[in-house]
Parts: sequence; C-alpha cells; structure tokens
Amino acid sequence: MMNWNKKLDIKSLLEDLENYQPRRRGWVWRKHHPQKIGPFFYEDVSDSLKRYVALPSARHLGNIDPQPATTITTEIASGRFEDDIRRMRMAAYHGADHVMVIRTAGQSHMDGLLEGTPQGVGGVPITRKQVRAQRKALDIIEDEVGRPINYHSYVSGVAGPEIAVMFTEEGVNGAHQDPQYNVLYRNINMIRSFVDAAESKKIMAYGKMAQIDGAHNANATARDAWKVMPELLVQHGINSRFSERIGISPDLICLSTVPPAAPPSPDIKINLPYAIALREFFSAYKMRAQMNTKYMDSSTREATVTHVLNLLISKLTSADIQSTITPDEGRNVPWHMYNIEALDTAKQAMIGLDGLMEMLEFKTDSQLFETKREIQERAVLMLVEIIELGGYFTAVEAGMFVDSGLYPERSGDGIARKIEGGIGAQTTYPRHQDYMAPVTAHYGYNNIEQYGLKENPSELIGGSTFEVRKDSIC
Ligand code: Z98
Repeated sequence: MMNWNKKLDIKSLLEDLENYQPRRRGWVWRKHHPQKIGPFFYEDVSDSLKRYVALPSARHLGNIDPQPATTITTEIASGRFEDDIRRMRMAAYHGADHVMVIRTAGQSHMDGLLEGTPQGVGGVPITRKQVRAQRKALDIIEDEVGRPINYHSYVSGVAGPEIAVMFTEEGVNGAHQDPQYNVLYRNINMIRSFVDAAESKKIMAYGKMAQIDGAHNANATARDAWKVMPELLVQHGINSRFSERIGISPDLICLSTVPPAAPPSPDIKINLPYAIALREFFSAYKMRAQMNTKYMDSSTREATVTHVLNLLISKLTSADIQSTITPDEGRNVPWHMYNIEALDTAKQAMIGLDGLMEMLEFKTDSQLFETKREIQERAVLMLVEIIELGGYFTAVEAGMFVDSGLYPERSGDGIARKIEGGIGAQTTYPRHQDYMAPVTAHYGYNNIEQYGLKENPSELIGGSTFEVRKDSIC
C-alpha cells in the first residue's frame, strides 16, 4: 500500500512494466447500497471509500463522504502521461471511478498503433506502454481508495480494431466505439468504418468493456444544438442495436447523452422532455450523461451552474455514468483544478438530490409528455426517411446528419460524406472462401470448419494473445 502522503513514483511504475499483467478485464459498476452515513440515511448511494477527499463542509459533519450510486467520470487531458497519472490519483480521491484518458487531437487518422509515451496537446497519444503504465497506476490507486476504477479511452479511427485488441490485452475497461464518429467528424470512409466497427465491437464484447457511443459530438457540433434532438435518438439507435447484435451485453452499451440546451435557453423545459424520450426508447441500455459543452464560455461559474442543471436532469431521469468534463473543455484548456471541482460538483449535487424520485412524479398529461412524444415521432420519421433514401450511407451522402434544422426541417448545412470517399476508402475486401484467422473474438466468416473446429479458432495455435500472454505483447 502506498503512503498516501507521497507522490506516485513514475520511475518505479515503469520498472518491470514489460511483465505487468492487468488484474482483471471488464467494467465494474458501483453497487447501489442505501445506508446510514454519519447522522443521515441515504437512498441513492454506494459504499464510502477507504481514503478520500470529502467536500469542504464535511468537516462540520464528521468528514463523511457519501458516494453516489452512479459511476462518476473524469476526463484527464494533461498532454503528459506522467501528469495524467498524478491527476488520476487526485480524481479517484475526489470520487471518480471512471477515468477517461483523452487522446491528443486526431489519433483517429493514424492507421496503426503508436509506441512509447509521447506527449500531446490537450490529451496524450494512446500507446500500449502508456496504457499499461496507467492501468498499473490505477491498480495501486484503487487499492488506496478501496473501489475498482474503470480505465477508458477510444476505439475510434482507422486503427479501431487494433486498438480494441490492445485494450483487451491491457485490461482497459471501457471505450468509445461508434462508426458514426469516424464518418461525420473525422471523414473516415463509411464502409471501412462500419466493417471495422463490427470487428471492434466483437472484441470489446469479449473484453467485457463498457461501450460509449459518439452521439454527444452532434450536440457539440450542430449550430443549434437543441435542434438535433431527433437525430440524436437515431444515432443512439444505430450504434446500440449494431452493438447488441454483435454481442455486446445491453448493460455495457452506454448512450452518450448530453442535455442539448443550456441557459440562457429555458434549460429544463427543453432538456427534460428530451431526456425522458431517450430513457423511454432505450431503457435496455445504460446512460452516460455528459455535461453540456456547447454553451460554455470562459466563466467557470456559468459552466458550474449549467453542470448542476445537467445533474438535476440526470437525477430526474437516471444516469448510470455521470461524466464530468472539465468545465473548460468548451474552451479546450483542460486545467486540472476544474476537473477536480467538476467531480466535487457532481458528488455534491447528486448527494444533495438524494432520494429525489421518492418525492416526485412527472405529470404525464402535460406539455412535458407532449414534447417528449413529438421528439420521438420526429426521430422515427427520420429513420423512415433514411430507409426510403436507401439506407445510412446514402443518407449521410445526402447530408442528413448534423443539420441545424429541427427534423423534418432542413437547413442544408449537414455534414455530407461520400460513400467512396474519405480516409481509408477502397480498403475493404471480401474474404476469400478459404479465409481463416486463428484468433479469438473475430467477426464474421472464418472458415474454421475446414480444421474440424466449431468455435475457438485460436485452439489451432495454442491460444491467441487474449488467452495466453505472449512475449509479442511486451
Ligand atoms: C468525450 N468529451 O470523450 P480523436 N471517438 C469518440 C469521441 O467522442 C472522441 C474521440 C473518438 C469528449 C471528448 N471526444 C472528445 C466517440 C472525442 C477522439 O480522433 O483521437 O480525437 O478521437 O466524451
């Protein structure tokens, strides 16, 4: 056990790193456990930590630190992997159990794995060495705080499947995976992105990683973010059904939701019906509620108020993962102090709102439910039009996505991509009749019957790197 007053020693972390093995695979949810903590009884909490930094006013209340039942995320983005590790530890003490390491801009365009521990801007280049050292650090940190910590990054881009394999080998617990992100925001070829997504999802299912989609990027990109609400339902639907059909368990399929509006818009009047519409359509899946970043400026005070209103929506409609990005992600200046304050904001608001839904119920015969229904109808109509147009690829080519008109209105400013265009175009090939790859969790046609096998193709080579850790992944 570390001396909690001493800094994590990066040099000793790197010692013998080539032999470090992750202690587990897969995502761990907090356990909901109503209980008495100090003088109060709490409904929506999980167990307290062994070591923690409580909210400042806890010193008047016996230093209690009730932990919400919801997973709480921090986004770590220093640009230096050593600093990221120190930030993770501080975040865990403040209540984060989902640590998302942000990539430096545009790793999606790199067609392969990177090596070493290079530096980045507003995030790090994700590599095996960096991931292994950070998972190792988190193993130490989770022993200190007494709670499993989920480590997370991105399986997006032209190297998606390679990254998914590396993440599974290294015990990464969660990742974003959504081919629509590649297509819309990184102009990666659509066919390549969907083929790669099938492979990546199959691997993530095997690694029991939580998968988060990319719909929140439409909120952040559209000029009038509240108008993309119907489309967001469509994007969530496409990715989550795709994932489920490939084998990801529904309790690991997480929708990346963001309340689209923020003050001075009438926040709750716009965001609440949307959140209810979403929960109703996608009740089988988990919700990862990210705070609004679109309407955020240089005032941390303003960002914090918006964050608290977002937390109220989460509490009213239930969120499984509460993301707290640094309030200044909107400005792309990831000051760590604001990450930590955002964690405290989430913890403070969630605990302050404990038991809210035992006291309230929605008026179902009100404007709230009429608006909810209208959003759902618009989303269904959009899906119908996509099918009539000839499917997703043609709809993207026609610019149907991230248009700032409220569907079925169109502004004509959507992001259009060419089916035959983009990075990685013309790089998919049908598998030969004889095709066979002796690897585990491989999507699609894999002619293993010719070797008398029905499953586990890697038996042919005495296990792949998922079953047997080989020198090749040192
Ligand atoms: C988040 N606040 O993580 P590049 N895939 C998806 C993403 O949303 C992102 C990337 C990949 C955000 C942080 N999101 C920004 C679905 C980035 C990153 O191409 O390496 O930048 O991919 O929720």
